[in-house]
Amino acid sequence: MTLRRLDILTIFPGWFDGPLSTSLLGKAVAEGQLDLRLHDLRDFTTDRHRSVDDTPYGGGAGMVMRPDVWLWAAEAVWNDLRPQAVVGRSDPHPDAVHVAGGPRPRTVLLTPRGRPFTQSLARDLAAEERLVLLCGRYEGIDERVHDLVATDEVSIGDYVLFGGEVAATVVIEAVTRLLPGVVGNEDSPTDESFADGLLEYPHYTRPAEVRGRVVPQVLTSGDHGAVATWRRRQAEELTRTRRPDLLDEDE
Ligand code: 6GU
Repeated sequence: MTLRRLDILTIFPGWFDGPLSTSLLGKAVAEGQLDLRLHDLRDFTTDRHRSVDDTPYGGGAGMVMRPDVWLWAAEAVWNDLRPQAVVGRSDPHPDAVHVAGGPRPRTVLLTPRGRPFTQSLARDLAAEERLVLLCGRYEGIDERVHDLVATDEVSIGDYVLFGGEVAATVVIEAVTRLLPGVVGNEDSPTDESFADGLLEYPHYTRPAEVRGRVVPQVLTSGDHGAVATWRRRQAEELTRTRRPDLLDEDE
């Protein structure tokens, strides 16, 4: 199976305008490789101010994203329902996490406490038919959203962002470029960093010399076997010196 549809839930849908109009990701969407749908979390609110957060129980600084709004939004997206069909429904509702026709699609909450995003997880997600990405804001999301809505929690690294939008874009880009037929994926998708657990070998193009720096002779020798051996050794050496941690892992 391969990813056909991707839904994004965010309070900043406009944030994705740039990536969707300027990148190869945007091209994949424009060419119909991927059915990407943006949803504004605020469309699932009930009050005049369209509030998505509230003060924390137990006190303290900051706000917490409301579970009811996230539950309505997720249920609507999972089942292709309009906001009016779900918003305001009493909660808890027996159908709060109901999905017509089977289990929830893979629903990834972007959060610093999630499992680290890797090429291996990207491959995994690219093999799903549907993916739903939930962009939270860092300050906090009600714990019941983690429990009832998300099937996965993913972080893109050990640093803190304001919200999940940038992280979602990272996930989308890493996943989209693995899809069959997407631009840039025609050539061997195995000849790249991480596919074999190594960093990529150094690349060179013309001119043959810049500021006295010349291209390694083997690359102009015409000896394809020698080139392959050189590249492999370079990849191994780069990985050993820059990212020895990659050599210990088996992904
Ligand atoms: Cl997924 N979200 C936020 N807010 N910060 C992050 C992150 C995600 N991954 C790393 N930092």
